[in-house]
Amino acid sequence: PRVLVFDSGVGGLSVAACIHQTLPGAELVYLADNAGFPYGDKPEQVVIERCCTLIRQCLAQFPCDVVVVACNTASTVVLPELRANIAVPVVGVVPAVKPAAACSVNRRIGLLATPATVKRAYLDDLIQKFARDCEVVRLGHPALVRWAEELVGGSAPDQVEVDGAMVPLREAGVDTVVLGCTHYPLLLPWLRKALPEVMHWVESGEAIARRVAWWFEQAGDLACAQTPPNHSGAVVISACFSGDAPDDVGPFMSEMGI
Ligand code: DGN
Repeated sequence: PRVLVFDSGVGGLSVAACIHQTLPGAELVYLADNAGFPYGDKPEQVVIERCCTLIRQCLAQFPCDVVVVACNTASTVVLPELRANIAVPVVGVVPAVKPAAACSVNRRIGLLATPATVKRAYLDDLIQKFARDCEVVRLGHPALVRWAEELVGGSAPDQVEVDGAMVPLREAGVDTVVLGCTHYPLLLPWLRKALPEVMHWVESGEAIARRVAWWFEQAGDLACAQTPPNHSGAVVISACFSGDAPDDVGPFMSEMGI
């Protein structure tokens, strides 16, 4: 069993790590659109075309059983077109507003995402549906994805800059933060320091992994849920990059347990 995990950059690795934990026997193919990074400032149509083309090309080379669009920015616009054009199930990711509303005590939630995701009507619907009684402070900071990419490249973010970026959430006194971009779990140690009073950090990786497992269950393919015999625990990742591949992704992947 094989899963294609796609993002504009390294953020989807946070999702790949969750899928690997849940389905240690599944092979992961990681596709990053480095040449198109970042998606947060691109028009919707550009994102749709890039994602559909790249994913189809990648599937032609590496046939997969499930495709995971491990990017909130892309998932908000690309899923209908992608599902209409490829034959395998597609799992997308949306900001985890519903679980955040379930755990916030003071009913003040911070929503961290890319500048594009925070503006999508999609998000208004999610908030309206699941968090109507909460004050949701949206923060679409342009630098966070870059900091996450630099971290994977070996340079840690500057805590003072992260603290500065988080001022709107600190001032709003949120007790729960939704990580509405798959790059952000990589920055969690710095985010926690910037907002020490936050009690819940809600990300989507585990929910996506459960959804992928569900597809394999439907197909009656349960082998990927178990670690195969003589399996080192490491998963084969065929990383396909549309631009220059970051050189140092390998060590970072093993640090994340994939
Ligand atoms: N990781 C992507 C997301 O979850 O929205 C965003 C990356 C980007 O291209 N800005």
